[in-house]
Amino acid sequence: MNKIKPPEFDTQFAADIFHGLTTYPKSLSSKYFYDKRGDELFQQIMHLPEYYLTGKEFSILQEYKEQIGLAFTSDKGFDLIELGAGDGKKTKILLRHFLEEKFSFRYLPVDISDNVLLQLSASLKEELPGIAVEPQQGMYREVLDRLTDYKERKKVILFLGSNIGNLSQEEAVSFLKKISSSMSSEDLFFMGADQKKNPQKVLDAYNDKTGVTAAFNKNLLTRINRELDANFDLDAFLHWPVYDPETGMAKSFLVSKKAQTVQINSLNLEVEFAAWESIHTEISQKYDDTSIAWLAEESGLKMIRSFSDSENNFKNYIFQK
Ligand code: AVI
Repeated sequence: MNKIKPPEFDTQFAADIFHGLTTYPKSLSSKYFYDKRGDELFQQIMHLPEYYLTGKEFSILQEYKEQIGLAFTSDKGFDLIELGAGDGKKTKILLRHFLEEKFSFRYLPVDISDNVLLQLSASLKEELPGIAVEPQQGMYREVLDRLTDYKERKKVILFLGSNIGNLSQEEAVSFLKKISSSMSSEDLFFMGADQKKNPQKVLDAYNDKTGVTAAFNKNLLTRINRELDANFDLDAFLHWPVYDPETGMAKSFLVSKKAQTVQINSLNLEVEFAAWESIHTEISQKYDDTSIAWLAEESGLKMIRSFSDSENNFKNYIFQK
């Protein structure tokens, strides 16, 4: 029997792009949106009038910081561990309040990027001196393993910004199980989740008038062109978000406007597209209390409190093990 040798790849990115574009239907992981340009575009998205998520979560943290602080604080103090800290803009609302209240706590921002952590530490030193910051570089799972041994103080794990929405149901359960396994009974998990709402509002958030979200989606093709020596023509693809109000799933696609062949030289690959064939690039799941309760139950967590904005567009949940 002839065995076909599977291709070998230099990076996980190369392997994932190869598999995503050689299976049917085609798909690419949204985790690859975030190169330098992708980070910049996402910063712009967070300021778009259509992208309500950031502003709504900001207002929840501002309005409920006292109650959130009372839930977090404990006699022996606490460790505040933030997964995917970014520029910490929203978290600073809580940090400032905790500092003013003289809570005993350490802030442990977790990020894959050393650069992000350096910038965040520098800005905290300037804006909120007096906070004990212990940056943790690495993948979430690896850092959670490392921090499971931090048992002297209560742990509060933060996961803001509806990042949970970018995971499939299966991935979300696996991720939350990991969180739960790193917690003890007094620890807390605080998570943001975008809510089901008027479908038009969701669609607008992923299809802004100025085209920043389209550029964000297509930046994935630019990244493949640059890193894998490919020749995607960005104008030959449409940015196409859809929203299913029944499941709460927003999905983004890139749709080929014509039959075309794309060369990806580093992968030694020619990718054929039929006219109007799609590449699925992102899930942005919208939740409600029922689906959150289901997710928690599947993952061994209990939802003990929630905070929402006045229109229930966004919610922040507190979970215990
Ligand atoms: C990072 N994440 C929560 C964003 C979202 O809403 O799914 C990413 C994004 N995609 C398009 N616009 C923003």
